[in-house]
Amino acid sequence: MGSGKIAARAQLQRDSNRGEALSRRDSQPSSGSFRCGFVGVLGRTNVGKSTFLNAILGERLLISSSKPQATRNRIRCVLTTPDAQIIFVDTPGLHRPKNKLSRRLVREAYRGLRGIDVLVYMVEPWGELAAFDRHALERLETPDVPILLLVNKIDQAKSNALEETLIAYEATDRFEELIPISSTRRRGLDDAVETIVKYLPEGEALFPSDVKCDRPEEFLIEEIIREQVFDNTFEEVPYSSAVRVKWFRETAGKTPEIRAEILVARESQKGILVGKGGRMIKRIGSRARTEIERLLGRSVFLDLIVRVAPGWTNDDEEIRQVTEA
Ligand SMILES: Nc1nc2c(ncn2[C@@H]2O[C@H](COP(=O)(O)OP(=O)(O)OP(=O)(O)O)[C@@H](O)[C@H]2O)c(=O)[nH]1
Ligand SMILES: [Mg+2]
Repeated sequence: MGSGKIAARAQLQRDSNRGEALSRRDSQPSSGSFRCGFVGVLGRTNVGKSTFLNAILGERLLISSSKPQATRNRIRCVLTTPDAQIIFVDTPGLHRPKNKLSRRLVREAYRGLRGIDVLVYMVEPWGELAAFDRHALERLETPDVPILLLVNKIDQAKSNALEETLIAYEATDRFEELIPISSTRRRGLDDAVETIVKYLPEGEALFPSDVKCDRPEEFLIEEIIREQVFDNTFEEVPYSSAVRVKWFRETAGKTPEIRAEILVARESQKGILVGKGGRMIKRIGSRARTEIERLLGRSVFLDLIVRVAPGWTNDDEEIRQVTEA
């Protein structure tokens, strides 16, 4: 395994963090005015949650895609500023589930809200409060947590659709603040971060300031490869694919070798992923390798193999392995 500052193998045990955060706060209620807390980012699939987090972290750590259901796991990423540390929980997008995998994704999204201090709910500026979001907001069980609304993609809002969106959401009386942003054009991001910080409890930082993500490098590599599968394939293929790093070998003085497996649910999907004369898998591999090298800051060999696991998107054990936190 390579070492890198992005990979937060900072001995932070995921499940014990929260308890630690609480007990620290209880015993040392205030350390100056530094603020630190957990912020869940929730919203319908494809509204731009991961793009927003990548934009404020200043690094492409999280998978984002023009296709829905890109994020499959709860992922914690950390933004440290001179006066605050925000531990964001990116979640899979809410949607109407079609199989066991997508049911699991929606469940994971709601699980991401456990123990948060602030909830950010993200929507698009299409001029109304969609029935889907109304139901999602009704389902939320976070009575004591302030909810902030981020209206993303304002660069795409037509005439007064943004204003109408703000009015519609304001009328629900669920939100402490409503903040218009564009994650891709970097508009309103500073305002969003400053507002979130205002609602965080006082407390010391929980992560070292150079940690940006609590996942190991293997996970980030798997996501880079999956993003290329999402970008380069269509219809059911992206939704039936999962990626696992099988090994990451480093020998002194040699270029590290990574072998990853792309899991698909049917033989025909394997044919599409491999492509004529192996062209598709070569393209996915070479684009993914470039991104992996950017992440690790050095050259690697990347070997991709495609394996058929019939019907895995309805197999509880396979699903658990690709979505577990
Ligand atoms: N025009 C525009 N597009 C955006 C903006 N933010 C995100 N997008 C695009 O919206 C699409 C979805 O972005 P993601 O970040 O993957 O959305 P997500 O909410 O994380 O999606 P899931 O993980 O599936 O829930 C991508 O094509 C992004 O480039 C924005 O501010 N403006
Ligand atoms: Mg996402």
